[in-house]
Amino acid sequence: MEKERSFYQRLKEKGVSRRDFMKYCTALTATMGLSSSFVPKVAEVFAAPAQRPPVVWLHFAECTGCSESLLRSQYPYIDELVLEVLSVEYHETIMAAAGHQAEEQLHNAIKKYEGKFICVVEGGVGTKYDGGYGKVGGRSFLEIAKDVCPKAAAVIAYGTCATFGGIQAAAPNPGGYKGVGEAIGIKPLQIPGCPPNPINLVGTVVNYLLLGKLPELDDMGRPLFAFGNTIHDKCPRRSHFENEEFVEEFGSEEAAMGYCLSTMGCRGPETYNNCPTAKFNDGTSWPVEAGHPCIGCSQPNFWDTMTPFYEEM
Ligand code: FSX
Ligand code: SF4
Ligand code: F3S
Repeated sequence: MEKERSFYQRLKEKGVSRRDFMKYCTALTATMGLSSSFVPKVAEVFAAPAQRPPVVWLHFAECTGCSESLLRSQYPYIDELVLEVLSVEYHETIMAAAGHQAEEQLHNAIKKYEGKFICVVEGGVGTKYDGGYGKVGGRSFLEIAKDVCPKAAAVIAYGTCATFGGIQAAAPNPGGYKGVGEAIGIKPLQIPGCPPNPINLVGTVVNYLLLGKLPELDDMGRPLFAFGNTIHDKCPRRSHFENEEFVEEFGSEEAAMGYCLSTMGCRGPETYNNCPTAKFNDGTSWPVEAGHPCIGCSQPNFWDTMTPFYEEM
Protein backbone atom coordinates (compact mmCIF):
# COMPACT_ATOMS: atom_id res chain seq x y z
CA MET A 1 0.00 0.00 0.00
CA GLU A 2 2.73 2.39 1.07
CA LYS A 3 4.75 1.57 -2.08
CA GLU A 4 1.67 2.20 -4.20
CA ARG A 5 0.85 5.52 -2.54
CA SER A 6 4.34 6.86 -3.08
CA PHE A 7 4.26 5.69 -6.73
CA TYR A 8 1.10 7.70 -7.42
CA GLN A 9 2.55 10.64 -5.51
CA ARG A 10 5.64 10.60 -7.72
CA LEU A 11 3.51 10.35 -10.85
CA LYS A 12 1.49 13.34 -9.67
CA GLU A 13 4.66 15.36 -9.17
CA LYS A 14 5.47 14.63 -12.82
CA GLY A 15 2.07 15.88 -13.89
CA VAL A 16 0.58 12.42 -14.55
CA SER A 17 -2.78 11.85 -12.95
CA ARG A 18 -3.92 8.47 -11.71
CA ARG A 19 -6.51 8.56 -14.49
CA ASP A 20 -3.83 9.11 -17.19
CA PHE A 21 -1.83 6.24 -15.76
CA MET A 22 -4.87 3.93 -15.76
CA LYS A 23 -5.51 4.96 -19.36
CA TYR A 24 -1.98 3.87 -20.21
CA CYS A 25 -2.46 0.57 -18.36
CA THR A 26 -5.73 -0.03 -20.24
CA ALA A 27 -4.01 0.54 -23.60
CA LEU A 28 -1.09 -1.67 -22.56
CA THR A 29 -3.42 -4.46 -21.41
CA ALA A 30 -5.32 -4.32 -24.70
CA THR A 31 -2.05 -4.35 -26.68
CA MET A 32 -0.94 -7.42 -24.73
CA GLY A 33 -4.17 -9.14 -25.78
CA LEU A 34 -5.40 -9.54 -22.19
CA SER A 35 -8.97 -8.89 -21.05
CA SER A 36 -9.75 -5.63 -19.26
CA SER A 37 -10.01 -7.50 -15.95
CA PHE A 38 -6.18 -7.53 -15.98
CA VAL A 39 -5.90 -3.71 -15.94
CA PRO A 40 -5.58 -3.38 -12.11
CA LYS A 41 -2.99 -6.18 -12.08
CA VAL A 42 -0.99 -4.48 -14.84
CA ALA A 43 -1.13 -1.21 -12.88
CA GLU A 44 0.17 -3.04 -9.84
CA VAL A 45 3.23 -4.28 -11.73
CA PHE A 46 4.28 -0.63 -12.01
CA ALA A 47 2.91 0.71 -8.73
CA ALA A 48 4.02 -2.07 -6.40
CA PRO A 49 6.49 -4.31 -8.22
CA ALA A 50 7.00 -7.63 -6.47
CA GLN A 51 10.35 -8.22 -8.16
CA ARG A 52 12.78 -6.18 -10.23
CA PRO A 53 14.55 -8.33 -12.79
CA PRO A 54 18.10 -7.22 -13.50
CA VAL A 55 18.63 -6.06 -17.09
CA VAL A 56 21.82 -5.81 -19.12
CA TRP A 57 21.23 -3.73 -22.25
CA LEU A 58 23.80 -4.20 -25.00
CA HIS A 59 24.39 -1.81 -27.89
CA PHE A 60 25.82 -3.07 -31.14
CA ALA A 61 25.58 -1.59 -34.68
CA GLU A 62 22.56 0.71 -34.87
CA CYS A 63 21.38 4.32 -34.69
CA THR A 64 20.16 4.19 -31.04
CA GLY A 65 16.65 4.98 -32.28
CA CYS A 66 15.42 1.96 -30.33
CA SER A 67 16.58 3.43 -27.02
CA GLU A 68 15.32 6.82 -28.18
CA SER A 69 11.86 5.44 -28.82
CA LEU A 70 11.81 3.89 -25.35
CA LEU A 71 13.07 7.10 -23.73
CA ARG A 72 10.21 8.89 -25.38
CA SER A 73 7.48 6.59 -24.15
CA GLN A 74 5.68 9.00 -21.90
CA TYR A 75 4.09 6.50 -19.53
CA PRO A 76 5.62 4.93 -17.68
CA TYR A 77 8.26 7.59 -17.50
CA ILE A 78 11.53 5.99 -18.38
CA ASP A 79 12.98 6.50 -14.92
CA GLU A 80 9.95 4.78 -13.40
CA LEU A 81 10.31 1.92 -15.82
CA VAL A 82 14.05 1.71 -15.38
CA LEU A 83 14.27 2.24 -11.66
CA GLU A 84 10.99 0.82 -10.39
CA VAL A 85 10.10 -2.11 -12.62
CA LEU A 86 13.50 -3.17 -13.88
CA SER A 87 16.89 -3.01 -12.32
CA VAL A 88 19.01 -1.80 -15.23
CA GLU A 89 22.57 -2.77 -14.44
CA TYR A 90 24.17 -1.71 -17.70
CA HIS A 91 22.96 0.51 -20.55
CA GLU A 92 25.59 2.55 -22.41
CA THR A 93 23.27 5.39 -23.46
CA ILE A 94 21.79 6.22 -20.08
CA MET A 95 24.42 5.12 -17.58
CA ALA A 96 26.58 7.67 -15.81
CA ALA A 97 29.72 5.56 -15.93
CA ALA A 98 32.08 5.61 -18.92
CA GLY A 99 35.23 3.84 -20.09
CA HIS A 100 36.79 1.29 -17.74
CA GLN A 101 34.21 2.01 -15.06
CA ALA A 102 31.40 1.06 -17.45
CA GLU A 103 33.21 -2.10 -18.53
CA GLU A 104 33.64 -3.07 -14.91
CA GLN A 105 29.93 -2.56 -14.32
CA LEU A 106 29.12 -4.94 -17.17
CA HIS A 107 31.44 -7.65 -15.88
CA ASN A 108 30.19 -7.29 -12.31
CA ALA A 109 26.52 -7.43 -13.35
CA ILE A 110 27.03 -10.58 -15.39
CA LYS A 111 28.91 -12.27 -12.58
CA LYS A 112 26.39 -11.27 -9.93
CA TYR A 113 23.25 -12.11 -11.91
CA GLU A 114 24.45 -15.02 -14.04
CA GLY A 115 21.42 -17.03 -15.22
CA LYS A 116 19.02 -14.45 -13.82
CA PHE A 117 19.27 -11.26 -15.88
CA ILE A 118 17.32 -10.23 -18.97
CA CYS A 119 19.65 -9.27 -21.79
CA VAL A 120 18.18 -6.71 -24.18
CA VAL A 121 20.18 -6.44 -27.39
CA GLU A 122 19.97 -3.38 -29.60
CA GLY A 123 21.81 -3.42 -32.93
CA GLY A 124 23.25 -5.91 -35.40
CA VAL A 125 26.33 -8.08 -34.93
CA GLY A 126 29.16 -8.16 -37.51
CA THR A 127 30.24 -11.74 -38.20
CA LYS A 128 32.92 -11.40 -40.91
CA TYR A 129 36.63 -10.80 -40.13
CA ASP A 130 36.12 -12.22 -36.65
CA GLY A 131 33.57 -9.50 -35.92
CA GLY A 132 36.13 -6.82 -36.81
CA TYR A 133 33.54 -4.34 -38.09
CA GLY A 134 32.37 -3.17 -34.67
CA LYS A 135 33.84 -3.08 -31.18
CA VAL A 136 33.12 -1.75 -27.69
CA GLY A 137 35.93 -1.48 -25.17
CA GLY A 138 38.31 -3.42 -27.44
CA ARG A 139 36.01 -6.44 -27.81
CA SER A 140 34.01 -7.14 -30.97
CA PHE A 141 30.20 -7.15 -30.83
CA LEU A 142 30.43 -10.82 -31.73
CA GLU A 143 32.69 -11.58 -28.80
CA ILE A 144 30.51 -9.61 -26.37
CA ALA A 145 27.31 -11.27 -27.62
CA LYS A 146 28.88 -14.72 -27.32
CA ASP A 147 30.05 -13.95 -23.82
CA VAL A 148 26.95 -12.23 -22.39
CA CYS A 149 23.84 -13.71 -24.10
CA PRO A 150 24.30 -17.36 -23.05
CA LYS A 151 24.55 -16.22 -19.41
CA ALA A 152 21.13 -14.48 -19.47
CA ALA A 153 17.80 -15.95 -18.33
CA ALA A 154 16.24 -14.52 -21.51
CA VAL A 155 17.51 -12.51 -24.49
CA ILE A 156 15.28 -9.89 -26.09
CA ALA A 157 16.42 -8.65 -29.51
CA TYR A 158 14.95 -5.15 -29.67
CA GLY A 159 14.64 -3.45 -33.07
CA THR A 160 15.13 -4.64 -36.64
CA CYS A 161 18.93 -4.38 -36.37
CA ALA A 162 19.10 -6.80 -33.43
CA THR A 163 16.44 -9.12 -34.86
CA PHE A 164 17.31 -9.27 -38.57
CA GLY A 165 20.54 -7.27 -38.99
CA GLY A 166 18.92 -4.00 -40.09
CA ILE A 167 20.60 -1.23 -42.07
CA GLN A 168 24.17 -2.52 -41.65
CA ALA A 169 23.06 -5.90 -43.01
CA ALA A 170 21.74 -4.26 -46.21
CA ALA A 171 23.51 -5.24 -49.43
CA PRO A 172 26.47 -5.42 -49.91
CA ASN A 173 26.89 -5.94 -46.13
CA PRO A 174 30.71 -6.00 -46.04
CA GLY A 175 30.83 -6.66 -42.29
CA GLY A 176 28.63 -9.75 -42.52
CA TYR A 177 26.09 -8.19 -40.18
CA LYS A 178 23.28 -10.35 -38.81
CA GLY A 179 20.66 -10.24 -36.10
CA VAL A 180 22.03 -11.44 -32.78
CA GLY A 181 20.12 -14.75 -32.92
CA GLU A 182 21.58 -15.75 -36.26
CA ALA A 183 25.03 -14.35 -35.45
CA ILE A 184 25.59 -16.52 -32.37
CA GLY A 185 23.07 -19.33 -32.91
CA ILE A 186 20.46 -18.56 -30.23
CA LYS A 187 16.70 -17.98 -30.39
CA PRO A 188 15.95 -14.66 -28.72
CA LEU A 189 12.53 -13.13 -28.26
CA GLN A 190 12.35 -10.71 -31.18
CA ILE A 191 10.72 -7.26 -31.27
CA PRO A 192 11.50 -5.83 -34.71
CA GLY A 193 10.73 -2.32 -35.98
CA CYS A 194 13.01 0.53 -36.99
CA PRO A 195 12.35 1.83 -34.45
CA PRO A 196 10.35 -0.78 -32.57
CA ASN A 197 7.34 0.30 -30.56
CA PRO A 198 8.27 0.65 -26.87
CA ILE A 199 4.83 -0.60 -25.83
CA ASN A 200 5.76 -4.00 -27.27
CA LEU A 201 8.85 -4.19 -25.06
CA VAL A 202 6.95 -2.96 -22.00
CA GLY A 203 4.13 -5.44 -22.81
CA THR A 204 6.64 -8.30 -23.04
CA VAL A 205 8.27 -7.39 -19.74
CA VAL A 206 4.91 -6.88 -17.97
CA ASN A 207 3.71 -10.23 -19.34
CA TYR A 208 6.81 -11.82 -17.82
CA LEU A 209 6.34 -10.11 -14.45
CA LEU A 210 2.60 -10.66 -14.30
CA LEU A 211 2.23 -14.18 -15.66
CA GLY A 212 5.74 -15.47 -14.96
CA LYS A 213 6.43 -16.35 -18.59
CA LEU A 214 7.26 -14.79 -21.92
CA PRO A 215 4.31 -14.12 -24.27
CA GLU A 216 3.39 -16.57 -27.01
CA LEU A 217 5.74 -16.28 -30.00
CA ASP A 218 5.54 -16.96 -33.73
CA ASP A 219 8.12 -19.00 -35.64
CA MET A 220 10.42 -15.96 -35.92
CA GLY A 221 10.34 -15.46 -32.14
CA ARG A 222 8.04 -12.42 -32.32
CA PRO A 223 5.29 -11.95 -29.68
CA LEU A 224 2.00 -12.82 -31.35
CA PHE A 225 0.17 -10.07 -29.47
CA ALA A 226 2.19 -7.52 -31.46
CA PHE A 227 3.08 -9.31 -34.69
CA GLY A 228 0.06 -11.55 -35.31
CA ASN A 229 -1.50 -9.23 -37.92
CA THR A 230 -0.26 -7.19 -40.85
CA ILE A 231 -0.46 -3.40 -40.97
CA HIS A 232 -2.96 -3.84 -43.80
CA ASP A 233 -5.23 -6.07 -41.64
CA LYS A 234 -6.00 -3.23 -39.23
CA CYS A 235 -5.36 -0.16 -41.39
CA PRO A 236 -7.97 2.62 -41.11
CA ARG A 237 -7.45 3.32 -44.85
CA ARG A 238 -8.45 -0.25 -45.69
CA SER A 239 -11.99 0.59 -46.90
CA HIS A 240 -10.43 2.92 -49.49
CA PHE A 241 -8.16 0.09 -50.59
CA GLU A 242 -11.21 -2.16 -51.08
CA ASN A 243 -13.00 0.65 -52.98
CA GLU A 244 -9.86 1.19 -55.10
CA GLU A 245 -9.52 4.78 -53.91
CA PHE A 246 -5.82 5.52 -54.04
CA VAL A 247 -3.56 8.51 -53.38
CA GLU A 248 -1.65 9.50 -56.53
CA GLU A 249 0.28 12.45 -55.08
CA PHE A 250 1.41 13.55 -51.60
CA GLY A 251 -0.40 16.71 -50.52
CA SER A 252 -3.39 15.99 -52.77
CA GLU A 253 -7.06 16.11 -51.83
CA GLU A 254 -7.17 12.28 -51.89
CA ALA A 255 -4.28 12.14 -49.44
CA ALA A 256 -6.14 14.49 -47.10
CA MET A 257 -9.26 12.32 -47.43
CA GLY A 258 -7.27 9.36 -46.15
CA TYR A 259 -7.24 7.31 -49.34
CA CYS A 260 -5.10 4.20 -49.57
CA LEU A 261 -1.31 4.70 -49.96
CA SER A 262 -0.67 1.48 -51.85
CA THR A 263 0.09 3.47 -55.02
CA MET A 264 2.65 5.53 -53.07
CA GLY A 265 4.55 2.36 -52.16
CA CYS A 266 2.79 1.21 -48.98
CA ARG A 267 4.21 -2.13 -47.73
CA GLY A 268 1.41 -2.61 -45.17
CA PRO A 269 0.10 -5.81 -46.78
CA GLU A 270 3.49 -7.57 -46.35
CA THR A 271 4.38 -6.16 -42.93
CA TYR A 272 3.59 -7.69 -39.55
CA ASN A 273 3.30 -5.16 -36.72
CA ASN A 274 0.66 -3.54 -34.51
CA CYS A 275 1.25 0.12 -35.45
CA PRO A 276 -2.43 0.79 -36.38
CA THR A 277 -3.64 -0.12 -32.90
CA ALA A 278 -0.62 0.56 -30.66
CA LYS A 279 0.47 3.76 -32.51
CA PHE A 280 3.46 5.82 -31.30
CA ASN A 281 3.97 8.70 -28.87
CA ASP A 282 1.22 7.69 -26.48
CA GLY A 283 -1.19 6.73 -29.17
CA THR A 284 -0.86 10.04 -31.06
CA SER A 285 -0.29 8.67 -34.54
CA TRP A 286 1.68 6.24 -36.71
CA PRO A 287 3.16 6.45 -40.24
CA VAL A 288 0.09 5.64 -42.35
CA GLU A 289 -2.21 7.78 -40.19
CA ALA A 290 0.26 10.65 -40.64
CA GLY A 291 0.01 10.23 -44.43
CA HIS A 292 3.18 8.23 -45.11
CA PRO A 293 3.20 4.74 -46.60
CA CYS A 294 4.46 1.92 -44.40
CA ILE A 295 8.03 1.09 -45.50
CA GLY A 296 7.96 -2.35 -43.90
CA CYS A 297 10.44 -1.44 -41.16
CA SER A 298 9.74 -4.51 -39.03
CA GLN A 299 10.23 -7.08 -41.80
CA PRO A 300 13.44 -9.08 -42.29
CA ASN A 301 15.85 -7.42 -44.75
CA PHE A 302 13.43 -4.59 -45.50
CA TRP A 303 16.21 -2.29 -46.72
CA ASP A 304 16.79 -4.73 -49.58
CA THR A 305 13.35 -6.25 -50.12
CA MET A 306 11.08 -3.22 -49.67
CA THR A 307 13.07 -0.61 -51.63
CA PRO A 308 12.63 1.62 -53.59
CA PHE A 309 10.17 2.68 -50.92
CA TYR A 310 7.99 5.00 -52.99
CA GLU A 311 7.30 2.59 -55.80
CA GLU A 312 4.30 0.31 -55.90
CA MET A 313 5.32 -3.33 -55.58
FE1 FSX B 1 18.17 -0.30 -35.79
FE2 FSX B 1 17.90 0.61 -33.14
FE3 FSX B 1 16.43 1.21 -36.63
FE4 FSX B 1 17.84 2.59 -35.24
O1 FSX B 1 19.18 0.93 -32.12
S1 FSX B 1 16.07 -0.78 -35.69
S2 FSX B 1 18.65 1.57 -37.06
S3 FSX B 1 15.64 2.81 -35.33
O2 FSX B 1 17.95 2.31 -33.51
O3 FSX B 1 18.67 -0.69 -34.05
FE1 SF4 C 1 -3.12 -1.32 -46.83
FE2 SF4 C 1 -1.26 0.59 -46.86
FE3 SF4 C 1 -3.57 0.97 -48.08
FE4 SF4 C 1 -3.42 0.88 -45.42
S1 SF4 C 1 -2.53 2.44 -46.74
S2 SF4 C 1 -4.94 -0.09 -46.70
S3 SF4 C 1 -1.86 -0.67 -45.13
S4 SF4 C 1 -2.00 -0.57 -48.64
FE1 F3S D 1 7.27 0.58 -39.52
FE2 F3S D 1 5.27 0.32 -41.18
FE3 F3S D 1 4.85 0.59 -38.61
S1 F3S D 1 7.11 1.51 -41.52
S2 F3S D 1 6.49 1.86 -37.92
S3 F3S D 1 5.85 -1.11 -39.62
S4 F3S D 1 3.64 1.48 -40.24
